Amino acid sequence: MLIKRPAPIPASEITDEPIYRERRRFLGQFALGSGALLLPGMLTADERPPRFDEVAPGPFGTDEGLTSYGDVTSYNNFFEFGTGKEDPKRHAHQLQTRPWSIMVEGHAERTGPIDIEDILRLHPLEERIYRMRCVEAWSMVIPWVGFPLAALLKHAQPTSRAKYVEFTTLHDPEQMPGQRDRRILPWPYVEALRIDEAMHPLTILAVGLYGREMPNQNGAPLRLVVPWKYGFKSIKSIVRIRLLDTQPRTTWHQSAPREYGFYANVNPEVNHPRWNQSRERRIGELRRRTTLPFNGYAEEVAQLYRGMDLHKNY
Ligand SMILES: Nc1nc2c(c(=O)[nH]1)N[C@H]1C(S)=C(S)[C@@H](COP(=O)(O)O)O[C@H]1N2
Ligand SMILES: [Mo]
Repeated sequence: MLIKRPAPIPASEITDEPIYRERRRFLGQFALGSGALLLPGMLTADERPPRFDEVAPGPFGTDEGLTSYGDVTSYNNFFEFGTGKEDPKRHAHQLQTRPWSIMVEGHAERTGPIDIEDILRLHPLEERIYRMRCVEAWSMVIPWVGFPLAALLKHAQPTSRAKYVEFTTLHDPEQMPGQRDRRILPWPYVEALRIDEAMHPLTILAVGLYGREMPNQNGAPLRLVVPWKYGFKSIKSIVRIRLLDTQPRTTWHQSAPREYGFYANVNPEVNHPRWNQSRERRIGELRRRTTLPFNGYAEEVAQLYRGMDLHKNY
């Protein structure tokens, strides 16, 4: 299909945030209910491949400054391509992101493979400007392009036995050199959410950022974004989604249970053995910021965790 490859973007275009935001606002005014810009004589939203530069602003935005496109795409954690922050950008071009499909398994009425092009037709794409807080005490603000994970789950029709949703990254050491070294992590990378977290309107599957197709180093063609949890929950390059009745073993929790909880909600009260979580370094800024409970999304999600002790690591 005819979507733009992530062409090198001139610095003038990517660092001028006020212009980027103004363009977003302009597009937003013309957005239809479907979320896409439509002019007379054009194909309807259903017939056209999504043009990521026509994506309408979605809910939960923030006025905080965007992290530059350069930083978002060159300072990454994607251990399948190495453990250095610049390794993913250097190596992820090896990843073939088409054709691509996700296998849906487990407690759902509609299981089986679903192609990325069909996934993209499930729901209009939206721009979601979210904070992203890594457990390593740095953070960014990223304008994602995506759609609610709930749209894909509703398509799959989970049964009443589905209590958790598990996600798995592609396992292919030929394309992902980091996977040749099992001392890094037990591959493939697995993450999971409770079903109510997965259905929450803040939780998205992202297929792009800054109005462009997702760069490989950020988890192309499709990755999870759960903005109130530490970044490691937001698993990249997903090939399998399973609906389960028990809590699955997730990669980081399994590797170091005392360091990484299953829930891993951003919590300034609970420090990691190596990182103080009360403050964070916003990439591109000089002064450190105070870290907020649930990464600033407490109003939206705190009710999911009633009864949990906020001074403990879950
Ligand atoms: N498959 C996979 N997903 C992953 C990771 C990874 O190493 N492998 N790193 C996680 C971590 S620790 C963070 S902070 C975010 C980083 O996302 P970004 O590079 O797009 O900012 O991706 C998460 N998703
Ligand atoms: Mo992270």
